[in-house]
Amino acid sequence: MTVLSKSVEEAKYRFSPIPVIDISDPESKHALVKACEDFGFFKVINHAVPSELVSVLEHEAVEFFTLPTSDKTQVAGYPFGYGSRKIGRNGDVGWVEYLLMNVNLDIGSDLFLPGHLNNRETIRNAVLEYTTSVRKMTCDVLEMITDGLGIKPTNTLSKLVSDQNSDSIFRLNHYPPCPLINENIDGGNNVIGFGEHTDPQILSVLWSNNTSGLQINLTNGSWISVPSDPSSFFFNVGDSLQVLTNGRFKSVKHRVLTNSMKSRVSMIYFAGPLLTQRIFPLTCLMNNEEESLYEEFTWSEYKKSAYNSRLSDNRLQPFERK
Ligand code: GA4
Repeated sequence: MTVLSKSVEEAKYRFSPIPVIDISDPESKHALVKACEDFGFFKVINHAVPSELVSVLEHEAVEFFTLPTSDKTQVAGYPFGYGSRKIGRNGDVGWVEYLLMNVNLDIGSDLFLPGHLNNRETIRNAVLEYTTSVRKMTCDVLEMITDGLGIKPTNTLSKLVSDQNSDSIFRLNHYPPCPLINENIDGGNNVIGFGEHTDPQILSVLWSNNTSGLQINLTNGSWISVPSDPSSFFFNVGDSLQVLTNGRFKSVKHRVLTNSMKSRVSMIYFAGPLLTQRIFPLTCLMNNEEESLYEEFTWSEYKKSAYNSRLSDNRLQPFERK
């Protein structure tokens, strides 16, 4: 990056309220907790994920999305595999194509990509190396958060996503440039790439190329754009972490708008727990008088209910205590 473009990048963030967290500094633990409380969203800098892992996987993703549609649809499937326009199976659509994969560690390297994509050694290895490194960063961030919350032991949260059977999903998204203006938002000219939603998991970790489009919803209800930054990662608090903290951390509503000129490529690692994991507010985080806002559920129960919902639904509502 040139000195000029670096200072343009820095300027974008000087005027943005989005918290930027330096995870190489252990003292950032307090800023991390505050970001989870105030935004449910933050950008991470000075991470240890090698940039080659990102660029190799970005290259593989672009190669994949450039294949003829007939090749891509050979790996179409539900819930994992290639998809285009349709998101989930309850009627949601977006200006996006994607590849969804299960990246549980116990699955074995032969099975985690759908169908004949398993034969594509290069993409398989790129996904495996990338998700291994991002999973490690996610655990480090969860340990810093635990420390910042003053909970012991330090692995209280990270152990939920580090188990080899924990439910990890990986998503490659491609938002082609969209010349159509068919769905205006706030009087603007933007088309929905991926509609507003919260993520069901514990934490989600997003990387994108230099095309912006991601927006997050603030607690006052307004939407703000997240300036793209391919040298950093963006973290979302998911519904499960909101429950574990009894609502102290906010599961952030977010969406993606398309760009009329440039393609956007993003990669998201969704860190979920074991299917059998019981999810309820951690007692060590509640005051004496504090009552749980949620009924206890297992991750598998939550997933089942989430997969029957529409994208913009409040998926936690059925689990709120009356
Ligand atoms: C949102 C977060 C992840 O992208 C995802 C999505 C999943 C899908 O695309 O199949 C869901 C959505 C996400 C939540 C509600 C349901 C399921 C689409 C949808 C309408 C992979 C996930 O885990 O939940």
